[in-house]
Amino acid sequence: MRMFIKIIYRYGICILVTALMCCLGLTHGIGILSAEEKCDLSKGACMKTVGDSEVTLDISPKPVKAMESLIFSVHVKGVNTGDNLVLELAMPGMYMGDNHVLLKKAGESRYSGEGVIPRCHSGKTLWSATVDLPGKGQVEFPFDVLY
Ligand SMILES: [Cu+2]
Repeated sequence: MRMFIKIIYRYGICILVTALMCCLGLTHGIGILSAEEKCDLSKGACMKTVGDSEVTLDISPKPVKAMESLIFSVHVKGVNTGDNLVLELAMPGMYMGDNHVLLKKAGESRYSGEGVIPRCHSGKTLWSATVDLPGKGQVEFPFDVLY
């Protein structure tokens, strides 16, 4: 009987630890992101806030496909930015090589540039576009890509 209790105790702890680690992984966004964080860039533009400024990202043509020339358009509201911005394309938790898209000023608070998203051999479709706002920080847009 004592042996039985010991086993239950051990497995109970094990399950608890696994569940806890799962929860931590979820809240820290390791590989998994909640729906409200993710952008549906194949449907429309996505807006995020950094402090008191609003950053909107749009990618065309739609749906967003890998291995295709894409136009990345960024609109920045509430912050003074320079002539260029840099957008970084990456996969969460996976190194896919450095992929920076130079966004050139295309009007008042508007920037645009051309880039390509490579195909991921893992089959995972979650990518992120991170825009660097000098002096303000970075804003990340997670989105799905079609292969
Ligand atoms: Cu990948």
